[in-house]
Amino acid sequence: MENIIEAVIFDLDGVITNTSESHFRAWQRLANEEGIPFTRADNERLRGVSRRQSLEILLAGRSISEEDAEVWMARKNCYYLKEIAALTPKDLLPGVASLLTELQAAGIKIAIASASRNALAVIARLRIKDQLDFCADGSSVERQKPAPDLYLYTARQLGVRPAQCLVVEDAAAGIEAAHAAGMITVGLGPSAQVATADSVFPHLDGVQLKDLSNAATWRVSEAIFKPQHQHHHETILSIGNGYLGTRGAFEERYPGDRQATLVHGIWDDTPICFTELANAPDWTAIEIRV
Ligand code: B16
Ligand code: MG
Repeated sequence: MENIIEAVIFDLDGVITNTSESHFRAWQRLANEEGIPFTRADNERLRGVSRRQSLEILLAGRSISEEDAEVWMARKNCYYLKEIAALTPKDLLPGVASLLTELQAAGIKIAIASASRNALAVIARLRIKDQLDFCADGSSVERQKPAPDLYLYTARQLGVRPAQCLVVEDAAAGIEAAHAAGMITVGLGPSAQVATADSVFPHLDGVQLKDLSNAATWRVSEAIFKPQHQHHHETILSIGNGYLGTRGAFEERYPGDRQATLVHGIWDDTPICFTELANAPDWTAIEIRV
């Protein structure tokens, strides 16, 4: 059973600092120049998604050449870099500095996993690099959020199992990515945006390690399948509701497994040295075909 968080992985934009506003202004400038309507509400859909995908959302079905797409993205990035040039440690969102200090003191690893290719520049300006054990950015992996790759890559670099990583995110794509990676999730912001997170807070102001830990209810997991331990894991991975229980054997079966479904209070009456629950029919073998 695990309930221990060994690492906290923060998204950057919208979690550590409010660069989402700078992304918005940079995209909006490009959109204005190109005569494309782009509102603050549209910008919400850009949270946590890559630069390329952001451009596609902005284009909303309009088609431009690949060459123009590259030029447009470079222009937007140029506007964005101007925006972030003035960032200082004062731009850390409320609650971030004290939470980083608390996590560090508790010996919990800290990482940032951002879809932004500018993440390292932002981190340098915020002067938090020394508090981080690792930072993954938009060039660390090929497939961006909502694919789990960036978070899995970060966990590998930290040397922590995904189930013991807690991710703090402000975007639906990021929560989806972290869940797909098998991590515990804390969502920030309007709950509709991050509703699927294990816990949701409006912001990090006042949030402490104990509050993050509440998101990590216990879970039972088997990291590596070892045939010699299969009976033990079948037992601890049993599911039941107090009346009917099924051992956690593989549905597709495995040599030597001990599949069993047992019903509370229904006993074998075979005279053996101790009374046993009777084996009920194996429902896991049922196949439903449409
Ligand atoms: P860049 P995060 C994301 O950062 C932003 O939320 C998203 O709006 C942006 O398009 C993306 O980074 C790529 O950023 O153009 O700088 O490479 O939330 O994952 O920290
Ligand atoms: Mg974000």
